[in-house]
Amino acid sequence: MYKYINIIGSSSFCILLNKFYKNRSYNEKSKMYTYEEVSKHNNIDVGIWTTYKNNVYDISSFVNNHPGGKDKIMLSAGKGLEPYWNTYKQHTNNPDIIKELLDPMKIGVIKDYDKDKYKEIKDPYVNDPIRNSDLNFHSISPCIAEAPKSSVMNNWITPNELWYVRNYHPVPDIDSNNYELEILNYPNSYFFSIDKLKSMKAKKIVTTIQCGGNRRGELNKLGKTIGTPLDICAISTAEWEGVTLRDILTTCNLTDEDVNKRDDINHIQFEAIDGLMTSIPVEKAMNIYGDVLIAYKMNGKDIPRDHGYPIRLIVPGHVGVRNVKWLKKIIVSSEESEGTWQRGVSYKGLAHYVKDFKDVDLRKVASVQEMPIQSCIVEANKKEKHLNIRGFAWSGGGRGIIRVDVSIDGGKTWNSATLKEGSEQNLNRAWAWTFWELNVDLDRINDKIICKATDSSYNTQPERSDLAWNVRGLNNNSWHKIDYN
Ligand SMILES: Nc1nc2c(c(=O)[nH]1)N[C@H]1C(S)=C(S)[C@@H](COP(=O)(O)O)O[C@H]1N2
Ligand SMILES: [Mo]
Repeated sequence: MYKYINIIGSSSFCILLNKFYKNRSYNEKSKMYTYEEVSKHNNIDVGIWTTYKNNVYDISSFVNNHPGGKDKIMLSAGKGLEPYWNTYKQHTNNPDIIKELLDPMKIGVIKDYDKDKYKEIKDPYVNDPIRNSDLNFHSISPCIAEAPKSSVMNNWITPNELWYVRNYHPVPDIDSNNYELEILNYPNSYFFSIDKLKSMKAKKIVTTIQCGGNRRGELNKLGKTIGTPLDICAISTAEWEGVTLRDILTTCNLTDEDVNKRDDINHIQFEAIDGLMTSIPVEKAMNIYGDVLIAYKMNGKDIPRDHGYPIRLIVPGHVGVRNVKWLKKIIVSSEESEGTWQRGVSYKGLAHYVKDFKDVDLRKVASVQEMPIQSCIVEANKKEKHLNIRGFAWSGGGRGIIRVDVSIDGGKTWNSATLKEGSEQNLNRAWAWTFWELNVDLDRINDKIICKATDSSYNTQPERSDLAWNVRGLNNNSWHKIDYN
């Protein structure tokens, strides 16, 4: 049914972490502990231990760097990983995790081992929605799937069922009748039912959402990165309908004057039902031209469960993760959100020469918000004596695409592609991608086909992918190249 199913690329992560835990002696690894002893090691003062099968591991120095968040791994402190790994299948799907990550942290074995201790299994993914089997699945639990490449260029607006899916957790099952969105503008909380939201002034926005890890797969060929090795289609476009975040915040008594004058109002934080937490700068949230939406419709229909039913935040021009699905709570704050997606390593774009994020002070690194200029070649089809080359271009921050350059000789000479759907957008508020096309004579092609785009700020894409490389594999926007033969 699925074209391919890879495991999450966590083995790279294992190798990085391996360095923490070198040189444990054999004797140390065969020490005996009881479940009772293990259970006492559930906080950083005494050390954080966990078990898997009959093995005991000291994960104290690992918890802060856990890609799924510290809170999640702490669930297993002093206990077994099994119940947790039954929820987050990427671990058991990946044998390298045990060999490369856990083994170096092993401190002993369980004396009173009981293989049935964590037997009662409940798979929280059984209730995930049924998905279109044309999607390119990297993982099923949680679902990570790209839009099918063969249909991307057929639809400037991506049909809901062909949208890429990127979930960190099981898809929540939400009863919209009992659903309320909470806004905390300290010290007051305000609540909005779906009906209330729908009674407010509605706005429609067409925007492209791209995952921060789109094109990570290419970077992995140069050196392993932490994360799913995505190809070029973790990107899709829809028309969203909802209420502007600005309208909601002003209804909750946040004023432009507050934002200008008070130094304790800097970020708007978001919390989702599945536990995801992120934030955006208050300037984007309150900008009347920023078009940030609390959306309840996607392409004219209720938002599908995979994409955030019943309420999703839409932050046009920003990285995928800021578009919070299953939105539950909004907080006006002086600080960015806590947690891996904002302050942690997940969305920190580090320099290409930083091989280990332990070497940097992550607090000093800005989390990805607006994305850089991007373009990709999606199709190259023979039509009689010429080749028809088609693709998309998009830039963060609403910067429109002013040009796409295509080379058919490995970058020696260049041609200007024709800009198609999307090219009519306002260059300062171009939230959606621009499609482009170029026909070339077949006999002129003598090397790789390459594309690079330029946006309205005259930003263009970097040539070399080794300089775009970073430990987390974010923002890869190097020249996109394909072989043609
Ligand atoms: N609540 C919540 N919001 C989320 C996510 C998530 O797992 N939970 N994934 C984020 C990421 S990383 C991306 S790239 C986009 C994916 O949106 P899609 O699945 O609708 O394509 O949603 C973002 N919003
Ligand atoms: Mo993402």
